[in-house]
This record gives sequence, structure tokens and C-alpha cells, in this order.
Amino acid sequence: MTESGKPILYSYFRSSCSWRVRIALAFDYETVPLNLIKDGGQQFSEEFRALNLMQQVPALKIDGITIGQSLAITEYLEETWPTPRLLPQDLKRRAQVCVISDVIACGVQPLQVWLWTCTPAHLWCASPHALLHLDTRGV
Ligand SMILES: N[C@@H](CCC(=O)N[C@@H](CS)C(=O)NCC(=O)O)C(=O)O
Repeated sequence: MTESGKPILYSYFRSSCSWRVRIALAFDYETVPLNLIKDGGQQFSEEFRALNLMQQVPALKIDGITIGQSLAITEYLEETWPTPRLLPQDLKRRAQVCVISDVIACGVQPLQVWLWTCTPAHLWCASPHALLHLDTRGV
């Protein structure tokens, strides 16, 4: 929390994980932007490391704790700020939502980030070539 009492979201404007949390935040909060490519990556500062050992965004400072991992944050928000609901009350439907969320957060996103950071832009633009590039790396 800040002196104003508002939760703080540590995030990067291009981070899809940060967007996941921004969409879920239904109350007033402050943002601390971390530029992941400036200064060698501002997420690696000692100050941020003390808040989030993973040194990744998003991280939400709220209620005296700092939570990393977008899905852990949304789960906390679901339990502490139940209006509006983020998850269905019906447990079978909730399980389906969690499956989709896990596929995106744990399956698609890490590969997507890896592609962006390891693949030259011209390969990424031509998707068959990008896939070939992946294949030659044994992914
Ligand atoms: N599983 C995490 C992934 C977090 C993540 O990969 N964050 C990226 C931005 S989208 C990041 O901080 N990358 C910087 C780094 O790893 O150095 C989540 O869902 O929050």
C-alpha cells in the first residue's frame, strides 16, 4: 500500500501478464511501471527483488503483502473483492475457466515471450519461418 492506502501494481505496459491483472483490478490502485528492457531490465533492481524474488511483473502490493504471478493475484482478488466476480460460482464452470487460464499463463505465454526475445523480428513476421526456427531449436 502507498501512503494513500491504495494497492500498488508493479507492471510493464507491454506485458500480457500485467494486462491480465489490470483487467481484473476493479478498484483504484497505483501503478509503478518497470521497464523490462531499460537499464538492463528494471525488474532486476535490488529494490524490486526485495518485493518479488521472481523479479518479474506483475506484482501487486496489497493488504500488507506482495503477490507475484498473475493467476495468484486474480485468485486473491476473487476472494477479497468478490464484486465483480472473476470466476463462475459453479465449480465445474470454474474448472473450465481455470483450464483456459492455465493454458494461456503456463502454456502459451512462456513460449510467446521466448519467441519474442529469441527470434529475430523478420522470422517472427513470417510465421512458417518462425515455426521452422523453433523446430531447429528442438522446441
Ligand atoms: N507466470 C507469470 C509470468 C510472469 C512473466 O513472465 N512476466 C514477464 C512479463 S509478461 C516478465 O516480467 N519478464 C521479465 C523477466 O523474466 O526478466 C505470471 O503469470 O505472472
